[in-house]
Amino acid sequence: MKTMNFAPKIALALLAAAAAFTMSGCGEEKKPEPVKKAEAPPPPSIEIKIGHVGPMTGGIAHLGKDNENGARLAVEEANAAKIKIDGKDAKFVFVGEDDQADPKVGTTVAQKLVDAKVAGVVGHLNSGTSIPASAIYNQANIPVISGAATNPKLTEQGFKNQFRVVGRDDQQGPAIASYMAGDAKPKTVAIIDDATAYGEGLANEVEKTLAAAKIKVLPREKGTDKTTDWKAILTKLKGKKPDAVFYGGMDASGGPLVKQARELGIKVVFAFGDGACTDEMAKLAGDAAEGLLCSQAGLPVAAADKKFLDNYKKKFNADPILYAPFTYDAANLLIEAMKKANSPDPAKYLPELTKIDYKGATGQIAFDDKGDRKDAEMTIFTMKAGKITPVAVIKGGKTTPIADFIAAMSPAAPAAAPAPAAPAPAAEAAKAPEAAKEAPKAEAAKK
Ligand code: ABU
Repeated sequence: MKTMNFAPKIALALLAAAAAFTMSGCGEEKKPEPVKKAEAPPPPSIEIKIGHVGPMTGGIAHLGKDNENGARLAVEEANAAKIKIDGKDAKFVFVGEDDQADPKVGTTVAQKLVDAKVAGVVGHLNSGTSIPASAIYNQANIPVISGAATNPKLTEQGFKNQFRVVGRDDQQGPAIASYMAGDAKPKTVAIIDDATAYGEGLANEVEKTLAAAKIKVLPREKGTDKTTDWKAILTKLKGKKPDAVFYGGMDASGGPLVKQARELGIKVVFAFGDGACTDEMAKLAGDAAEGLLCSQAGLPVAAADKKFLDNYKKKFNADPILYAPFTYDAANLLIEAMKKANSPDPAKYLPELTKIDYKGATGQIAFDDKGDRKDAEMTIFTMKAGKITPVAVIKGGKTTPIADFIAAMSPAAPAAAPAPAAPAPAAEAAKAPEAAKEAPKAEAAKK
């Protein structure tokens, strides 16, 4: 009799049942895994560092911050615009440094920016830091554009990578000196400077112009960029009875100077260059600042492009003080040159920067063969009701009242204010209709 062995069959059946249970996941039918699509690689990107350097601490930190804000805004707008360079998404990285307005610190942070491999630099603010730092950028062949430094030497060194978007003190000095001479008609002028490359250099230019006009200039008086007690110098000057005083220096020292002069009963006209041509003068000197004359090495802030002014206000909840529109343009010029070269490599984009012709927030910008802005304007201001108020623009040696200048910028538009006679004396400018002060803003609003 054939015996049947059922054990193997039972074992096989149990194994099959277990396998079926496992595959079905507790009785549910398992769907086949969908085939995963390969994820697209991120678009290639390129990181481009843009440096900014100026005084972020110390007495003129407000001006350094103003400059930094301008450059930062340009970089942020460039990132929002999703620019492609060499087929890659360009990610601009802002690298800010503080040079403390100190020449030694200036060279240290310049080297730091070079070591960080920035593709370009906006800065420095002071001529006294810009000039020594320029040799470091030149050695590294990194393009650098100052939006504030006005001492001629900066662009007289033969450095092909050095540019500036404001005018020079050999334009500014004659502009403010001639205006002061026409306004105050002084026979004798006292000149004080702060012993910096900027203050002393500008004072020298003013002195040359006055001397050429046969106006007597008293022996030079000197402070420093940290001086806030001017009483000894002012007491000495009072005895010499000058008809006007020019100070080459910044607002942090210029404000106390004019305040203490009025306290000592010195009533003559005080004139200043761009470093002290800010509303800060009225904050520091109060009513003593009223009627002062000053110059800036470019068009007034209020005449800058409206979109820039609006975006600046939106981002920083403040209006620009002095040269923020110029540092905004400086950063945009670097970026524009990179776009044109399709490369952030300084060796490749520097030739584009050299020949650039760019419409910026401060007007059309092109450079001469030294790296200076072609056709830079100079603006003369007077302090009126605590605000520096433009009265005239000097371009190519020609002085034009501000209202006429604004009207000429846009011939189709009616002039925003009646034109005073050129050159408008400060006293007349102070009496000019309020509309003259508002003219640049009105024009900017049309842009
Ligand atoms: N131009 C005004 C202040 C900056 C400078 O030192 O040149």
